[in-house]
Amino acid sequence: MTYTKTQSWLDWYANPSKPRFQLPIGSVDAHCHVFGPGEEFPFAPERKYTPCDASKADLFALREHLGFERNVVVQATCHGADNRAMVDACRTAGVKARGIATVRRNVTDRELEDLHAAGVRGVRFNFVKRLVDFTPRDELMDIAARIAPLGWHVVIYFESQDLLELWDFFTALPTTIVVDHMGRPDVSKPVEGPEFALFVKFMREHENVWSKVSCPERLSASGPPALNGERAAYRDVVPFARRIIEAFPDRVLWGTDWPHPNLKDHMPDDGLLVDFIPHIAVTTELQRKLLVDNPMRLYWPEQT
Ligand code: 0GY
Repeated sequence: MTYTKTQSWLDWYANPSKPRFQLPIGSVDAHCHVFGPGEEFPFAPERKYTPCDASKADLFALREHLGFERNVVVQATCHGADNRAMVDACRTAGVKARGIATVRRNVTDRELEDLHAAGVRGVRFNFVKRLVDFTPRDELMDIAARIAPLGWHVVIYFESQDLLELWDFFTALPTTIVVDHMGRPDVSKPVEGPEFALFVKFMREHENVWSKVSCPERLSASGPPALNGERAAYRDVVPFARRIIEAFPDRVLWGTDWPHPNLKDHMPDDGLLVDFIPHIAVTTELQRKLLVDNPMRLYWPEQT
């Protein structure tokens, strides 16, 4: 089926620059997506947006261009609980990819086993209201109980103003929890302020909570660099990401978020995004933990 993408949709950056920052050997892009192609893997009827196509071949080309070794392919909401595009990407990539799925309560044990065999190691619970309809908490808790014995974890995506309300649900989850994009802080507020302090407390008090220090392009108000050769972008996000990396160096992950769903103002050059990393992980040790040791321990424990 052919789809018409959402009117305001920005296509991914076609010719990203080569990063100046050389990624450590074995680096993992731990948050990225595939979209369709719609002709092969139809988008879900309940989706809130229709993206452009972003195929596994495009993703793998980006991986090579940027210098990553592996990807964690996260199920995007435009595919609902139909994991075929993500699974197909993982199967093709073999040991170079792991996946995060979306499943409903009626998923069978056989389906979970098949997902595991394809490389899936977690499920994503999404609480961002513009992206998904409400799912009852007891359904999510049932799913968490089903996937825990497989050694999987739960990826949670929420906005910072909702953390307090979701706190008790999150802290009752029986698995490792990975938070997308630091819980989407409002970076126009002080890093020392009460909002971000709540997120830091969430991680400090719960050793099973990890965070992706990803998506400066989504969180930033200052935006990308001016077109003057300056490559240090998204400066207002730096103190937030540094705080999390330095406080919890063994529980952080990084990802491109390619193909960058729902960005309205600009589409980032993925090479520039990689050059953001040394501003937030300022030593080679922190970089190695963020990009290699932590994702390998979580997604490829048999190889560490
Ligand atoms: C992201 C962000 C977004 C979308 C999705 O699954 C999705 O549709 O993740 C967003 O719009 O904030 O992390 O990729």
